Amino acid sequence: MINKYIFGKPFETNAVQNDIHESSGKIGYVTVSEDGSEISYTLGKNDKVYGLGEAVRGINKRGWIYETYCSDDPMHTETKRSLYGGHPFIIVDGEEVFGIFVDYPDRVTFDIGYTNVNSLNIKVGEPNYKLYIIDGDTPLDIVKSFRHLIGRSYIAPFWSFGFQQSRWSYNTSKDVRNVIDNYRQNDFPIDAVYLDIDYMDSFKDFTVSDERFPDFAEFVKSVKDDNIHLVPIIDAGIKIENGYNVYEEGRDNNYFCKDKNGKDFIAAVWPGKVCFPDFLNSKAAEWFGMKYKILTDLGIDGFWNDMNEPAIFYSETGLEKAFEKIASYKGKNIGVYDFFGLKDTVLGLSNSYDDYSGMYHNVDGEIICHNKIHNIYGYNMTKSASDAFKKIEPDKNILMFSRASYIGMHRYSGIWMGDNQSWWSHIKLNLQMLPSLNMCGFLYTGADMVGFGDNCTEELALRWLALGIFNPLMRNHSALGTRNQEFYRFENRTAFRNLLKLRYALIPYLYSEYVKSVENNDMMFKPLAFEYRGDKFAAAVEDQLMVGEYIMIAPVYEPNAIGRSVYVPEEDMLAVHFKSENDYIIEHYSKGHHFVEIPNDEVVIFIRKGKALPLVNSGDCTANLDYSTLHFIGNTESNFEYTIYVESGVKEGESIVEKKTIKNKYTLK
Ligand code: MIG
Repeated sequence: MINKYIFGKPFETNAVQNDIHESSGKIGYVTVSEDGSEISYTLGKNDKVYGLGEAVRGINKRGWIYETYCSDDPMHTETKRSLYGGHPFIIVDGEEVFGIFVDYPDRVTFDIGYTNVNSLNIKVGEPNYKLYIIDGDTPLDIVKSFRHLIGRSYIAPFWSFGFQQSRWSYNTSKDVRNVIDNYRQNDFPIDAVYLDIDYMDSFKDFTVSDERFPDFAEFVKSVKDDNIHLVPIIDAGIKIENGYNVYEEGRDNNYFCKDKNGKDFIAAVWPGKVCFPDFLNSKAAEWFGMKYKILTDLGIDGFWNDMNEPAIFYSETGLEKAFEKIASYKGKNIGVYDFFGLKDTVLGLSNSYDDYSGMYHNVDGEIICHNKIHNIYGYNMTKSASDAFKKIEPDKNILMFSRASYIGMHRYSGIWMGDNQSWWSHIKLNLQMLPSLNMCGFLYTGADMVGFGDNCTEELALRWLALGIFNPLMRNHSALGTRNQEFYRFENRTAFRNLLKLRYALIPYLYSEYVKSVENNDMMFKPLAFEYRGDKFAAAVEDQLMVGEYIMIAPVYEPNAIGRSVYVPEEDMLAVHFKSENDYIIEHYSKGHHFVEIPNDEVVIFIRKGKALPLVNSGDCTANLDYSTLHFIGNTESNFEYTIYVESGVKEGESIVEKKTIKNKYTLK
């Protein structure tokens, strides 16, 4: 049961797809201030709070203050309030169980026991929003109702469940070839290689450098013959350059965001000075979406949309003001506070609220300031591409994921978790964000495996990979200047090969559980708290996950570990210690806390009682997985069936997925 309340004049975000009528009754559970700007609730001592999608900290969000505000921030430390996505949905799980969705496209602050330990206090930027209060017996019921409300999640193409290698940047077609050859020669399965900003000509969207990627169409085809998809990046900002047709068309048709004087809003990002397409203007969005055709015509069938919060290094006006301020210090005897003021002036140039306040959209005739709709900018960029793909390439399901997002964008694409670091704590953050994102409909997601910023080690890479093989978006990506971390760079290649192959052996299960979760508005990754209701130990587990209906994972995320403590939440779970897809030993565990030894070249999967895990013989890419080799590792005495979901074609840009029930074809251990 969902109740909807409207405050003021909300801006239509299109988060909701299956909308309901406004309730006339009194608002349940929470207290809302008279003007609507504050929503509050008193938390019981043991109440837990879930949700918020892409955010730092644990699965239980209690004990911190968060803001839904799309932010380009590459330091995902525990004291941050927001990351790239704005996902204002939470669930209170305690004496009362209910969900709150604040459908508002700018900043919403969720103080979840931060100011006062037992107070939940939500502040909405302006009291113009829709409030949905969702009833249900359990958090999972609430998630399902919410997901029904916001519509079906995107189903990524089957090939994108394979392993993908990225780096900022592979600069030339030779570099890309070299990566592919190394993976293939080492017998490491792989399906995609990424092109970061340096494939472009001077960072101009929808161009390809002739010098570094000559005969691009031919190159795309030649790697496709090797079963490799190339996935280029698209940035939000369009370089200002006379003669660059994308810029000229945008300028001439007034498709760019404006400043307060009605001139094109100018900021600087990678290409230097840029304009930002006004994705909230339907004509501009349609125009931009069709630009992807330039690349799909060259054979490209996957994209990642970056810098679409939008990220701004500096704006012209911001820079002018900063120079004035800096000049005012010149010749003065600068005190300590002046000095810090000077420093902050420079640091504050990027992604500043002032800049966003000086940026305007033309929402089909109505002029709206950016800081009223900030969180749906990246959403609309991504939707513009998705809408276009259905027209340009109806026979293909094109991979796409975005950095910025808002609730509702999950219908059009996936997201990745942005610029994390090669830190041990970020393995755990990867794990904790998966269920939170699933609550908000984002199922095709994953973190930059092995870490984006900073230098990784072989041990970290192996441990991260042991979690990474379960991420639907399984991508190794790293930043400019960091240590190379393609898996063939490390010493123990056998271990990396085995873990990569194990991923491919698991693809039938992962893809099936993924599609099932889409169809049932379910979560592919569940906290134990959602599955084992009433078990206080399960409720407190923050570092294990249920993956689909059959298995549990408990990855190691600390250095120099010989294993870890695992809470086994039910009787007789089977722990399968995989050294490789066909070299494993099995242990039986009873319900309770156990220390499980897990060397760093091993993955342990816990299979639930009465279930069996389907595996296929791995191949070098998803196209070469032979489903006739399907077999099971079972934790059941009786006959067993599993419904496998198989992508059998594409219609109107979406995968056609068929179900096949496999019976009795398992090896009982
Ligand atoms: O300012 O394109 O999150 O994945 O490698 C950095 C370069 C811009 C940020 C993305 C990251 C990408 C990087 N980009």
